[in-house]
Amino acid sequence: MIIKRVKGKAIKDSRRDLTIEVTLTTNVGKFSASAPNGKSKGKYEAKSYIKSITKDIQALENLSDYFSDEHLEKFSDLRRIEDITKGHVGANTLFAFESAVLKAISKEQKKEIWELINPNAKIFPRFVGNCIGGGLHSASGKKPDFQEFLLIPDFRSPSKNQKINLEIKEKLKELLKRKDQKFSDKKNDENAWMTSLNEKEVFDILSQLEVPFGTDVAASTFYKRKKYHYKNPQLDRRPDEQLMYMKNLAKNYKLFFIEDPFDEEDFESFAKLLKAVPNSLVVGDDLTVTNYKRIEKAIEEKSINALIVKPNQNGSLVEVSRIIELTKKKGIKTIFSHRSGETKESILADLAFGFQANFMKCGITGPERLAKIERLIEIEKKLK
Ligand code: 2PG
Ligand code: MG
Repeated sequence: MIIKRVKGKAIKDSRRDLTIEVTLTTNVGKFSASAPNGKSKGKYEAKSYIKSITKDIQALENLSDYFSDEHLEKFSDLRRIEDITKGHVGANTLFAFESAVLKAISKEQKKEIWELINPNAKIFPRFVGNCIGGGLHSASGKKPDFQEFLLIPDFRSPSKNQKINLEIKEKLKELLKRKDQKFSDKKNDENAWMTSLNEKEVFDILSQLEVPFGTDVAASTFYKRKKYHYKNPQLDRRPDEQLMYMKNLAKNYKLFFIEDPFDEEDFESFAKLLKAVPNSLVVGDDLTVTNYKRIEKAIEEKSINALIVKPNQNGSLVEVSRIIELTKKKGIKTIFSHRSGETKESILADLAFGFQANFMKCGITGPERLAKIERLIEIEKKLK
């Protein structure tokens, strides 16, 4: 595949913030891909753009001639793109560019995108579906301090799992209405229900349902001056108290999945929690930010047994593939994840399936979330 022209454009994500879309004109047609935007961003994430979207777009266009010298035909050829763009564009731009390249190669090679990564992929990732939200992703007012409450049905079939998530999300509307006088069926940034209940009241409701569930605490977002500042109810917890609280929640509610329960610097508390609840998934996101070195450290210090992979936290899909190799070697489960500000880009599903991730976290409803869910279901149908 040969790139003839590269064009970038600023488009709006689901939150109406600007993000980047890259369009390639190639010998086999035109291909576009876009990148998402996070709100609860890890401090150590790669920069989305070097200076701004506009400057990244300009940089891509300036480099156009160099790309046209390359003949790209397989996943590992992305490295050549990375050599050319290094230092000129940020992680969002690189991710959108590489995604568009994969689409073009897949067309030329008459293969699915996931096949370029692993033609023998077979097992489908389970959905991790955000059903109720709080924290930075929900409007101001009384709300849970934890950012996400996640349903994780355990069938191997994506269509079955999505059906369960949809049914439960509807049921939750009724259950929330009964408990939460302020409930108004409004949804948050990721299309999850908003509520004025706190995390314990939400867990009480989720425990009545027969489905594994978990939470993304996104604890860094309310950790300041050595304390976790809760608002609902208002109280502060020191790190040791936060550890005790998380242990109790994990045990009492049988939490299957616990993401970022502590501040992004606190590898040690993660390790203490994992030791106490080895059968739960203790998941790094802001802690690890899809960064090889931080992931190595988290694995070495036994801080996590599961890892969020957000391709746009890093930008390089070659690096993502190195990370996946490491997690497989070390027995760490992987979760490919959307961002809170999303586009209708569906490539996340191909990446999750191609890399044989254990889970895909991408919400339950809303067009941007459904694009990814439906793509995974489409792969399932084509393989039957
Ligand atoms: C997270 C993500 C996605 P954001 O914290 O896991 O749910 O949020 O994209 O805002 O970083
Ligand atoms: Mg997170």
